[in-house]
Amino acid sequence: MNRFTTLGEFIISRQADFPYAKGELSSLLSAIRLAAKVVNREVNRAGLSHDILGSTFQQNIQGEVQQKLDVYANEQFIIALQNRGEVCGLASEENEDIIAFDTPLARSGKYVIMIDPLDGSSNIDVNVSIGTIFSVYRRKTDIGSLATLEDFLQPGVEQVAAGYIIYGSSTMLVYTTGHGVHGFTLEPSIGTFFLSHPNIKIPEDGTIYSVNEGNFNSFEEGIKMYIQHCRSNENASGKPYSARYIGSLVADFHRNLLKGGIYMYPGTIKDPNGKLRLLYECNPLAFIAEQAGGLASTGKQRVMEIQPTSLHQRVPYLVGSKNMVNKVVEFINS
Ligand code: AHM
Ligand code: MG
Repeated sequence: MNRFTTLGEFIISRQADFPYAKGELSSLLSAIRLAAKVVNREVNRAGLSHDILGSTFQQNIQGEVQQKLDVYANEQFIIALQNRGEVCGLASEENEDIIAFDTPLARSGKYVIMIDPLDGSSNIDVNVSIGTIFSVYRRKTDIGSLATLEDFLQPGVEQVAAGYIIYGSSTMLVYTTGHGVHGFTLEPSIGTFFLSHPNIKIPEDGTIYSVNEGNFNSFEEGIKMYIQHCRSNENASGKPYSARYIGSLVADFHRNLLKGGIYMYPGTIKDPNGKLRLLYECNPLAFIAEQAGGLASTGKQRVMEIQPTSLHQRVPYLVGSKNMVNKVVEFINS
């Protein structure tokens, strides 16, 4: 009888996709997989536990109130990654500065990782899908030294792996190493991720647009014109596209990846660079989108070619089906 391939088996069978050193990706992803399962367990019981549900009433460095689960997830990923020997440092949405792992084993790590440990955290208390996003780079500094900011401020084209976990109606892990995009679904009763979505391709045209239309009045003209185009009969489908916006980037992105669509978080008058962070939200999902045949742009530039200047910088973000992203870029530059 055939059975699904597990994530572990798949990574080993695709060792050649990550030609740096045998076993490294496998170890790194298994650390992520372990933390994901622990976070998944807590996400699933969030409504039951007063220890877990709700706010810590502390603010993170972006001035947002941290949810307990954000903090918990951040800790789980740090614990899982700092003890493996592959990763010499980590940057997270939840920490102002980079964390350089200071043990001889970690200093010998060749990679740095950036994570948004629990994105869409305003949705935790209302039982809506949330996610974890990660991005992996080779370090720039010498092996054996402490990781520095230089290791993290690399353009997205330098990513060696990226992925996300969606804690949804089922829990999935989706990743790329630059050789296609593969999705794995957690079988919760045995705690194993199985290959359920091999070689994901995003449709070139979609019929879904995802944007916070409450901000419509403060979008630039090109975005407004594109949204009007989505609502009209003049678009590629000949009838209005469907508006779908969860407010949870991973969930909105995942739906559009599978069904075809565009996700937009453009600049506004108040926030010209929008809301989303380049290093641990935009770049990893841009890598996945491109690997699946889609695009990611700021409207002026390919997202993955931006040279980062700071850890938590934000950029306007347009990601999804190729023809839809090209169309909005055309409106912006017309
Ligand atoms: P977060 O990192 O604080 O969770 O914010 C990111 C989230 C994304 O998941 C989501 O797409 C976006 O913020 C929604 O923002 P808004 O409520 O402004 O539409
Ligand atoms: Mg986030």
